Amino acid sequence: MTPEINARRGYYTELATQRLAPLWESLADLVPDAPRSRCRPELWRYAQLRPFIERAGRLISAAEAERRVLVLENPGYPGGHRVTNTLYAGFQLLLPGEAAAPHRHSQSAMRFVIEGEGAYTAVDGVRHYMHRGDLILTPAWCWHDHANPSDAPMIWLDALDIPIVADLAAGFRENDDEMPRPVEHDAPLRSTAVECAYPYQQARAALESMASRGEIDSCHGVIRPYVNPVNGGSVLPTMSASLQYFRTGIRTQTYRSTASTTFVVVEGAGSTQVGGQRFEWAENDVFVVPSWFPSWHEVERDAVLFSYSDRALQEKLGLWREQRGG
Ligand code: GTQ
Repeated sequence: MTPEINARRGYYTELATQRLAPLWESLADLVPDAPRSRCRPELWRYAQLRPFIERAGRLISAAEAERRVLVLENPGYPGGHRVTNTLYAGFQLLLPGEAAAPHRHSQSAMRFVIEGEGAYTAVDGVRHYMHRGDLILTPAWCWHDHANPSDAPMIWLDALDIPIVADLAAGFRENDDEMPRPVEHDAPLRSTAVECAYPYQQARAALESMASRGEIDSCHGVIRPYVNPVNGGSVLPTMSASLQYFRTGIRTQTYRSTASTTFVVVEGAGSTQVGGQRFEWAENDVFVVPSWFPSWHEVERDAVLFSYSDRALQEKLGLWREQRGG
């Protein structure tokens, strides 16, 4: 070691005692040339995960759990309860006759329905009955509870902005033991009133009519963002969501964006190449494409993918970027 390096080492150790650090040792990490994230590409196969959901149903009641959810853990954040660097995903199970008590919080949520039919989420006292592929919103600070009056287990994917709200240290929650919750309109934190349910049948039909008109994107196939009907913007302030359709045999062009994205396979089968890995997916599988990782899809059997990301938030901050091809 040269005397200079040695002197610096000692200096750094002393700096730390003053709660100071030399920027020049970490400038490239702090201000990188291009996005760097701990978020890793990952795939969760539903067939593999489904028995664990079933076991949760035998080990704990919905009442005891409050929310009986298996959280998807991105391997870049062990124990972090993050599916990506910014967002959360979990499979929630409600057995026949069960209910999950009302609460509200500053985190925004979406439910994407995976299995079952006839359970509901009540948002500010309005019941939204679930069918496979439906998207149901719970905007920030809206009261919500879930119940399953049907005779089959109900499973849906919870998508929340929990990590964003945690990083901002801006989270609040209130519980209410009364059920159901009456409609009320005075919550100061609530986001603009939005349509809360997007039935799958309608979304699917819209994709089909786009396909028949030949509206096919080389990177995304036939794609339709879910929008807030009041202002045409994203469904929630922090999260964007889309549904896309690909014909058998399609191989999309390479694409990347700064929005780390979580995909749910609604129909069909295929594979996605991301960061040197190839994920082969089928119905109800979930996979992650992190920020700025190039990816493309190859479709084996007519496929529909639901996806959600932090694009809405990034656009508000002027940060969102994409690159097509390459
Ligand atoms: O259903 O309200 O997966 O509050 C995580 C937090 C679900 C819910 C989650 C929640 C909920």
